[in-house]
Amino acid sequence: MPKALITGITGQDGSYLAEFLLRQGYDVVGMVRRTSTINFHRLMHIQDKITLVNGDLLDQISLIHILEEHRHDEIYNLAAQSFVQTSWTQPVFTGEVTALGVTRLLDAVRIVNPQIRFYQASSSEMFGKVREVPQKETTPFYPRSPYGVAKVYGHWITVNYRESYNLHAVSGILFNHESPRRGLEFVTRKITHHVAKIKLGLAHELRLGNLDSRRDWGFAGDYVDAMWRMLQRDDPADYVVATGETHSVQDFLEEAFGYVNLDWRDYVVQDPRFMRPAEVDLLVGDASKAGRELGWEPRVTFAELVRMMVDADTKMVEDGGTPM
Ligand code: NAP
Ligand code: F7E
Repeated sequence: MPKALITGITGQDGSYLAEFLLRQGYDVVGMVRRTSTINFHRLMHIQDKITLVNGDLLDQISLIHILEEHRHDEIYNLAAQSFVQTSWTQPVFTGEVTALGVTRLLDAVRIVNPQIRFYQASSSEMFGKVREVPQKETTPFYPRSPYGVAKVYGHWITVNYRESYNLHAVSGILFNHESPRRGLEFVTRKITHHVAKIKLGLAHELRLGNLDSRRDWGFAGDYVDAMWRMLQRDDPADYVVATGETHSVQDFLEEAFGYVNLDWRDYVVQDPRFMRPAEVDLLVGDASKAGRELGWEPRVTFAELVRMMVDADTKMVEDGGTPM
């Protein structure tokens, strides 16, 4: 039975990846950091099938101990301070976790067992002020946020450890991917959660920032499959994972409100608090290399994704449940 470590297992992608690896017959170990309250709500349905261990990307000793004790075949490094807006108010912390955290983990791999295959969660945010459209593996980076800068560091240190120490270390440059498990602060989930509350009479407005920015939005459940495929190849390489379609925040609003027969213009208020000091205006990825070499392609369309999220939030709000 292959054994995998997932850092960031309590997050959106971590929970989908854990489910995916369990289906593939893996022994799944998830690293969780110590918190005063338990935040395993995305994992509750599989908690008895996985092993959770304590560790933190800020503490390299904890990483070394975990790798020594569990002897993994594969590591998926999904842990990060992943919210772009927060990276302007906590730039140093973001750098410690999202940038230097990658080095701590890579170096633990080098020390404990250089045979471990390593996946780094790189991001389309690295393309920032885009140098070409669509963006592919060879497109130069121009990050526009402390988060994007930290991810560029994480990306290149992964390439560097592959080239310096011959590690099987790969970087997946994933474009935005969403789901009913997306954090409530990200724009897609913020919209679908408000749509559900407005429809049920529990909210009356939705305050947002820039409605013109465009993103290539896919479904998280599809994207974790691409992560796994990257580590199954004997020849480590980096891949863009994207749908190839781009939509504005306003398109998302139209689709989500329209689905429940409401007009978004009656509810949305633009609020400068949600504007960013520097914006990524347009992202759209070219995932043809992943299609060719990994046999990967997205399954869920933009409209299906929006509807899946609105349906899940409507059910959750109706049931008075805890957000995933
Ligand atoms: P997420 O929901 O924000 O999850 C982030 C995870 O990282 C959480 O489990 C969090 O733990 C953990 N974490 C944060 N700081 C940590 C630390 N110091 N030590 C250990 N764990 C820590 O993010 P996601 O959307 O699943 O994304 C997964 C990864 O892909 C991230 O690296 C993100 O930057 C990257 N990415 C995401 C997208 C996207 O569209 N979703 C696109 C490209 C790249 P707590 O639960 O304790 O906070
Ligand atoms: O913003 C605009 C905002 O926070 C998307 C992370 O997973 O994907 C994610 O980063 C767009 C931006 O995601 C609001 O200005 C308008 O243009 O949902 P977001 P993101 O910044 O693209 C990348 C690939 C990652 O790697 C990251 O980890 O929506 N926007 N009004 C807003 N955004 C938010 N959050 N809230 C608003 O009220």
